[in-house]
Amino acid sequence: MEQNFYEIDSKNAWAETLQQIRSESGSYNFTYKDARKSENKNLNRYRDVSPYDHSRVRLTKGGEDYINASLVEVPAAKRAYILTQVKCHQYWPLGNEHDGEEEMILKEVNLKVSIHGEKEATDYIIRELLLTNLESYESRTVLHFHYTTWPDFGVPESPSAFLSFLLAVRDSGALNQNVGPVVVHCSAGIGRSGTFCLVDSCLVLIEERGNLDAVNVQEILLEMRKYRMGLIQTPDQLRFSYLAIIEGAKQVLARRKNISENVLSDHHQNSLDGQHEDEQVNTVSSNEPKGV
Ligand code: PTR
Ligand code: PTR
Ligand code: PTR
Repeated sequence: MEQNFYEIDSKNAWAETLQQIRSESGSYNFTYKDARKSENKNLNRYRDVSPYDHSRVRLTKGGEDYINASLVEVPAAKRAYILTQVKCHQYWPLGNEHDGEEEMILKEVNLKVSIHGEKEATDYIIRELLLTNLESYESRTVLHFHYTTWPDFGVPESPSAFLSFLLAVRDSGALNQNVGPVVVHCSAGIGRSGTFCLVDSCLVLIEERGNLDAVNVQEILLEMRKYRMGLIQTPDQLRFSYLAIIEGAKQVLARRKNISENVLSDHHQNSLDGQHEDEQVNTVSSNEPKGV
């Protein structure tokens, strides 16, 4: 994979490579009829970014079932993400610290969102929100990871800045299989959101297979584009994805090596009482669905 990166980079062929991906995915021919219906027109931020019918997310609360959102699945990595365009209105309360309210009521769907905590890092903010259904009084915690320094059609400042965000999301358990698919959104839900999911999925596969060369980034991107159009919008976002995957792979592979060395030495120490220590490999997760 690193070889593939250097080949493209030495020829500065990122634009051609992305163009090739565009033309290959341009032949998919999936329909997006529901997005074009006149009653849904105003629900699309951009005329040219529509969710395919086969993978669109259907709402079950409120009057409409339409939202410009797609379920993007990467079965090989056991990952699923909901990608959507939600730059939109402020949908969480700002809290006292920011001279705002502690809670807000979403009347149309009868839900309350309250803010319970906030932690700020250099490039992102993590918030803990409590979502309450005002009909049933059921509630759930939603973790909100907000990357604050990534402009439309741009890339994060560095792969390591992005990777520390990705690791924070991963460590929370929000991407694990036992919780509902994470919601990932930006302005159109394709450029930046696509970059996030591509890097994450490739890193899962690299970690699992133990080898940087075990993934073909372009093939995975083409597979993901079967669920939502336009993922990765600029040559630089494609280049950045490769860089983040290469740097992230070094971290995950080193972690994997440490874990297996620890397992081996613990196993050796514990061999008399027959205990296995491979539980260490799991990350902590909770049962709550969470959002990015
Ligand atoms: N062509 C876009 C549109 O009119 O939908 C331009 C645009 C993009 C306008 C984003 C507003 C946008 O969102 P916000 O007001 O949240 O920045
Ligand atoms: N037609 C819009 C445009 O080109 O401005 C669509 C668009 C907007 C596409 C933003 C991608 C965008 O970036 P992101 O998906 O990262 O919000
Ligand atoms: N900003 C884009 C445009 O207006 O052309 C929006 C867009 C959406 C572009 C999808 C391309 C898309 O698909 P692809 O990346 O496969 O060409």
